[in-house]
Amino acid sequence: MTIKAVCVLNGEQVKGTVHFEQEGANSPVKVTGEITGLTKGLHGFHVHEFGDNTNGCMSAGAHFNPHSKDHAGPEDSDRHVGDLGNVEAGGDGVAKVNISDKIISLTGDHNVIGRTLVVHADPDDLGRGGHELSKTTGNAGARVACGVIGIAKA
Ligand SMILES: [Cu+2]
Ligand SMILES: [Zn+2]
Repeated sequence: MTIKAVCVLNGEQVKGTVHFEQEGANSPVKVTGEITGLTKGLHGFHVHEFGDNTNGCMSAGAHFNPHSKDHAGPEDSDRHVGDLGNVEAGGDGVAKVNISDKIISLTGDHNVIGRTLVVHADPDDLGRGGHELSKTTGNAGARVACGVIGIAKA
């Protein structure tokens, strides 16, 4: 049975809607949608641990990382569960999201429903930048928009 979830991203300038869809518990999750109001280029895109936006995007905590691994890129086998890499905006400030990810899930212990999706000001260096933050956040800078991932009608 297909499981669906949705996230409305809200920031001062940055807005978006991102859909999640998974055919079964062991299937990849398709992540699709559109984000507007970004600066041109790459922007870190992660699932953070908590679905708590009481203090804006800051109260979402760190990257969702149930196995205590280092930050890395979406194609790395050792990574935070929430490491979805980057989205890329064009000159019009719009990023089309079209990701298929094998690590996040909409069920089980990698379930991202109820957690926060965050878009950052800067590129995620995928753990390879050599910055002191590379292995924890990818040095992706400020949180420019976020939203809690919720259950959608299947
Ligand atoms: Cu993040
Ligand atoms: Zn991470």
